[in-house]
Amino acid sequence: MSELDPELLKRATQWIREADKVVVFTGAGVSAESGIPTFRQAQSGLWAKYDPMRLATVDGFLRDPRLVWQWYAYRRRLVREKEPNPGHAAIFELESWAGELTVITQNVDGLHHRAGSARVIELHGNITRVKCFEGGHVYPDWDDEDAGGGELPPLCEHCGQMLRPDVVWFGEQLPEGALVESFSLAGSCGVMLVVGTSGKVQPAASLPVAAREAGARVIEINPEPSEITPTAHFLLKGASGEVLPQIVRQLRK
Ligand code: BJW
Repeated sequence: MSELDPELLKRATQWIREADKVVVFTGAGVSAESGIPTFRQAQSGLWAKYDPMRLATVDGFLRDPRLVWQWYAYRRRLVREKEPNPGHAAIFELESWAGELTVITQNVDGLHHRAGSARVIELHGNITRVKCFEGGHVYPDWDDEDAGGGELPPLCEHCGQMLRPDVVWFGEQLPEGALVESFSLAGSCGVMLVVGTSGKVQPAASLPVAAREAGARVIEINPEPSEITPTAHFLLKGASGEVLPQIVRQLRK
């Protein structure tokens, strides 16, 4: 269990109580305790084992659709087997204590929705959805078994293009509505909690900077300092599944 500075914990809860609008901006670290690997951690991160240029770019997909489709089918299975953890649950519970609360997530695993969070913006898509290559036809809650569990991407029944996961790959634009709304919330929130992200991927990593520049109080939760740390007012150092429930307990007092 992380030993948190009680003064910082108190300040975090006071700031959350005082804010009309709270944003919780999350990354892969919030799902790590559910057993879903992060991307950039040495050894355990996905990018330590797999090449992102082969697996998470349009060029990589077109070069080897079978490899990319199978990798995402494996990860879809993994995500479905896993459950939200105490960090997701605490973020849901924060809704009762904060003013309007929105989760802005870079995660594609859907675990915030499954934990009950009401307002979730998914910046990098959702791995359980697939879409045709041009993106016009979307298939929510894709089931690989129902679709025959094939090794190659199936073709869209409407347009005949190859299907691909509905996630944002490197070099692709983020969904415009989600991005505009996220920057608007960053510019108007009183508090932003930044949880479990390395802050290395743009444009998402600019959200805490936008929030701080607009006058928000920015609190980071991460076992390690990150690219966000210099922007945050302070870091609550520890795993999100331990730190966030402590914030909720403090709010209940
Ligand atoms: C814990 C924990 C615990 C561990 N509790 N915490 C400006 C400058 C430079 C480059 C660019 C730029 N603008 C755009 C770019 C290019 C690129 C980019 O940012 N590259 C950098 C990496 C250099 N960005 C893009 O291409 C984006 N598109 C774009 O900008 O379009 C416009 C454009 C187009 C063309 C040209 C120019 C501009 C798209 C980015 C898409 C990212 N996609 C991925 C894959 C999604 C699909 C999939 O899942 O397969 O999204 S990559 C991956 O990284 C994934 C994540 O959402 C994202 C962020 O990772 P995250 O969440 O921060 O995870 P980690 O692993 O990095 O960190 C985990 C953290 O958790 C660590 O800090 C741990 O300590 C912590 N932790 N246990 C709490 N228990």
